[in-house]
Amino acid sequence: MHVNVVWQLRFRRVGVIGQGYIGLPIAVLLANSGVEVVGYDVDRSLVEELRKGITRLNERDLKDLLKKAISTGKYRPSYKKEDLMGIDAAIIAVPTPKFSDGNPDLSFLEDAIRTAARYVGKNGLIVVESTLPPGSSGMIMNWLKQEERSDLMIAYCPERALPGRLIEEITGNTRIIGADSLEAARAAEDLYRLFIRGDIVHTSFRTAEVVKLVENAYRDVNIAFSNEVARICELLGVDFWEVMELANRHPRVNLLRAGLGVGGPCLTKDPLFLYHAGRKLGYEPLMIFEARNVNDSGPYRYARIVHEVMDLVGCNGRRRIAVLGVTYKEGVSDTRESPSEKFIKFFLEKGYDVVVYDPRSDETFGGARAGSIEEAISGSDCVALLVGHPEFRDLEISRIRSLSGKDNLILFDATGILRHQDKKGVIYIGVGLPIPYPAIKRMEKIYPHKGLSGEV
Ligand code: SAJ
Repeated sequence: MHVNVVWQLRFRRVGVIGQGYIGLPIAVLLANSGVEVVGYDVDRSLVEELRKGITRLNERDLKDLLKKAISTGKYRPSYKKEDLMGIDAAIIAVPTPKFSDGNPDLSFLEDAIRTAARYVGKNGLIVVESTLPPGSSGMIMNWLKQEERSDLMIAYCPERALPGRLIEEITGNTRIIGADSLEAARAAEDLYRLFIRGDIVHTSFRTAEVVKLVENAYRDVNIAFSNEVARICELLGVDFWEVMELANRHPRVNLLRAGLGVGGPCLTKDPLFLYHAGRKLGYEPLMIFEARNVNDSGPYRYARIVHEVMDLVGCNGRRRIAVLGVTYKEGVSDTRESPSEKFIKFFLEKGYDVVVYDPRSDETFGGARAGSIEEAISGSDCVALLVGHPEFRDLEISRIRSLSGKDNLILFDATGILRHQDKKGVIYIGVGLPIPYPAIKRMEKIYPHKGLSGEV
């Protein structure tokens, strides 16, 4: 208790720059620990919503934490930089997107660091949560020098919380603090101890940069492995899901789930930052690059298979496909870099009527939005279940078929959810399941995956 008081004296007022997926939860957690927090974001409408206690993020406990932080007056969202005046520390949580060649776009980061440099008090602290390419500390120091703020301490605490479980993971996960001075490392630990209970491990700034990228590249490569195995199983006539279950009973094997592809803002870019880091130093990281290719090519691969089956079955006239799920993964409302987008665009380009339903998002990626699952399925020649939302867990093939009103309904399942049900009356195609038509198997030779975009 006594120690806590000392911490609060040291960090009386903190600015959190960027009020998105990571910045907002951190800001409200910090505010609820008793610190005065300015939550700065350039998006004025977002700030206005936050002031009313409204969040766009569907994360457990976040709404309550936000309401509490607003009601105590400790959390102040703002789109005005001047409101950051008098802060003792700044936490930077802005996006670091990728350019089309996979290199990082650091413009938001630079703007945030320069903003922090103008408002953090003397000898204060800047902590970066945003993903950084290796070697960023020198660049950040240089910006601080240009702003005549070489007095500031700088630390890197890369975020590693899983969307869908943000609060739980931000507070509970082990945190890596990368800093090149003991003083900065200790100051960052003092600040983070105010709102996290997980372990804190110290390392150099550069090691922390690499650790963050490795974590997401590791996951991407592992998912790519499963996706590749799933495709081999499809051709061999073997059920990937059973292979996964059985292989995972080996004490040292842990296959991840195969699927339509890999989406979200992190796994689609962080492996490429690591890839480019190696490349710049003269090493070509083949596996990381190919994993991206495998995962990126999924939506095209499966869209093509579905389309070919439609041709083989002889589906004439204007075709209608119902797409169930557009978010980048199950249980979230986030559609950034969703594999569903490429899948939908494929069918739109082929002239299909695409009707989209997702209980968690209004996004349609150019398709027509259905207000209910019944409306989406009714009259469709094909139903494509792309995301395994909890709301879709009770779907029954027999009901889907009768809702469609079609005798030869094509049912594509990217999730594996429906695979144990009776497939009577439908042509069932699933990721990781035997492809029913020899003609389609031959397509593999004609269309190997290639190219970073997954385009074939
Ligand atoms: N996916 C699969 N198979 C699986 C698991 C996931 O295909 O077995 C797909 C999902 O459907 C989704 C994509 O991978 O399209 C990414 O989902 P995810 O749940 O693996 O991860 P993200 O992107 O939501 O969050 C990741 C996490 N990183 C790791 O687990 C190493 C999270 O801890 C990071 O904080 C986050 O990236 C980030 O912001 O960097």
